[in-house]
Amino acid sequence: MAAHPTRSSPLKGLYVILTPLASGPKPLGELLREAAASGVRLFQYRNKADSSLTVYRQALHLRQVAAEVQALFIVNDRCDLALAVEADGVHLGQDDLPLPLARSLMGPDKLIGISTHRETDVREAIAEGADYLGFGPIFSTSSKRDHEPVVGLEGLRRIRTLTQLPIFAIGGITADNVTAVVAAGADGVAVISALAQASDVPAAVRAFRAHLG
Ligand code: TZP
Ligand code: MG
Repeated sequence: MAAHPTRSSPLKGLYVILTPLASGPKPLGELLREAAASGVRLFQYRNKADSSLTVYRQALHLRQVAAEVQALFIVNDRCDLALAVEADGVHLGQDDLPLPLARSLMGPDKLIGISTHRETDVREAIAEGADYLGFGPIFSTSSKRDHEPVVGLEGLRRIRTLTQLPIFAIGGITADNVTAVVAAGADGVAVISALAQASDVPAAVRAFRAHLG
């Protein structure tokens, strides 16, 4: 297996979230390989539907594929699963384990990203030592049921003034609106459907990367 990428790898650009619910017929490992071959360096595995055993097996497989292509691999929600598959980090929401506890479980070298939806979330994540922030939903999205209220580009502009931590904007982001999202201060964008539902993954990645630098 290739050496794991480290936390010094750049946290910016396109962050692809791999989730079984949103994926088309393409297996997630194939989506990962195609996206990585087109230059994506950052992936998250998100599965809120299946049993622990199924999720573990899929996470382990995707972790191995990510290592082969030397991409960062982050597990959503669960520190235990992130540690079990030796992921590069964990991504936590506002209802997951508190960041200080996650840090003590994960150790100093793993990445911890925090989903934020409002200024108070952002301030807390900064104070507690997050490595990066997710912020959104920027636009309405059908990929997350019962999502928080849309924050819009104006919300992103406001939180950009609070921190120099990497900010990944999320929610309804496509190649058509990514330029405006970057102009509002995002270091990168996290996407589900724009890649999972793309008929031509390399073309979709190119369309994003043209605006993401
Ligand atoms: N958190 C806020 S919006 C969202 C998540 C997980 C879903 C993003 O999916 P899409 O398809 O890129 O809008
Ligand atoms: Mg979560």
